[in-house]
Formats: sequence, structure tokens, C-alpha cells
Amino acid sequence: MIKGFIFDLDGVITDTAELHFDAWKKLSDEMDWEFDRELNERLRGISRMDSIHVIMDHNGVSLDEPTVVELATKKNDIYVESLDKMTPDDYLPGARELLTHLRSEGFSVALGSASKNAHKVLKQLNAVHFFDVIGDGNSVSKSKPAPDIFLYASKKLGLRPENCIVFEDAEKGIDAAKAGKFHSVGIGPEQRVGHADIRFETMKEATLFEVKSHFKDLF
Ligand code: B16
Ligand code: MG
Repeated sequence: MIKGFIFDLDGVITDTAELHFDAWKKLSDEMDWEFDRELNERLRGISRMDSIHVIMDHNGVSLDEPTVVELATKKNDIYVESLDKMTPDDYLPGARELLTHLRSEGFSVALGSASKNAHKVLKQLNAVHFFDVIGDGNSVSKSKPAPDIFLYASKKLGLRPENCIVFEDAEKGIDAAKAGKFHSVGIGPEQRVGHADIRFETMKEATLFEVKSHFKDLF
């Protein structure tokens, strides 16, 4: 039986990828590092520290760890400032509707994001009340593709993985859901999340009706 839903944040509830891109681009320009949209795509769903290492590797750069932390903090300051402009108009189409529907049907709902800024993003969206549990980058130390963040969320909901559906837009996020034995819904293109149990191009198509029709034996 499905009793709970666990949502990733960036790419599922809202699109912070663009703001992450701007902040990494600003830092990269200052450092004279190459950074483009293709590289940004590889940062989808992975932690801030993993992200900066991907960018440095791409540029053949190696620095001591305190300097890396300092640079990642600089990027984060730029990113966090840009979140001030986010408003309740910035849900991805369909996301607020689905969260509202889940609430009205009494399902348990958790966030399972890699972001350490998830709370601020939810506050800007006015979305905190949709979640019984907020699992974010501060909740666990091993990031996706490890299943830890989703296991943390389901445990806090008091549910087993087989009773939960994870919504994810990142390849490594679906890997994490599968590693934890959760049911999974992929949001995005086939080449990215085609390994999910069911895939929708965008959140707009991912209605509760469609999800229930796919997992019909589990409702
Ligand atoms: P922060 P998600 C992820 O969010 C982003 O997709 C990823 O690009 C970012 O590096 C990560 O959060 C960490 O974010 O720097 O705010 O801690 O998709 O897991 O909700
Ligand atoms: Mg994501």
C-alpha cells in the first residue's frame, strides 16, 4: 500500500537549477574556469561539494580542501541571495496542485533534497505546510545516489520504502530511490530518468490520477 510520497526539490517542486547555474557561472568567471549548461546538467541533484569537484575536475584544477570549501561557500552566498527573489509563483507547473491533492487525500508527504538551502526555498514558495518531514542536505552525510536521504525521510514518516513513492528529476536521484527499494516517478527526459518505474516529461502530467493508474495495485 502506498501511504507516503517523498519529493526531491530542484527540478520537481521548483526549478532552482537556473539560479544554481548563475551562481556557479559567476564563481567560474572569477576563477577563469570553463562552465557551461552541459556541465551544469551534470550537477543536477548532487551536493554542493560534489558539484565544485566536478567543475574543478572538468577544468583540470586541484586546490587544497579549505580553499575548495571557501569557494563553494562563495557560490552559496551568491545562490542564497538570489533566492530572495523567489515567490509562490515559482512552483513548477503542476507541483502545487499535486501537493494540495495529496494533502486533501491524507497521504504523508516528505521532502528528500540534496540542498542545504531547502528550508529557505520552501519558505519562499510558501510550501512548508505541505510537508510532514523535511529531509535536506543537512539531514544525512551520504548524498545521492546513496539512498540515505530517502531512507531518512521514510523513517521520519514512520513508513517503509515499499509504502512510499519518490519523485525525482535526476539520474542519480532515481538511482538513490531504487537503491533504497522505493517506488519511483521520474520527471524529465528518457535518457535521464528512463530507469524510474514511471516517467513523466514534466510535473504537469504527473497528476495523482496518473500516478494511481500506474501503481493501481498499490493503492
Ligand atoms: P545546495 P535537489 C540539488 O537539489 C540541486 O539539484 C543541485 O544542483 C545542488 O548542487 C544541490 O541541491 C545542493 O544544493 O548548494 O543548496 O546545498 O534536486 O536535491 O533538490
Ligand atoms: Mg532534483
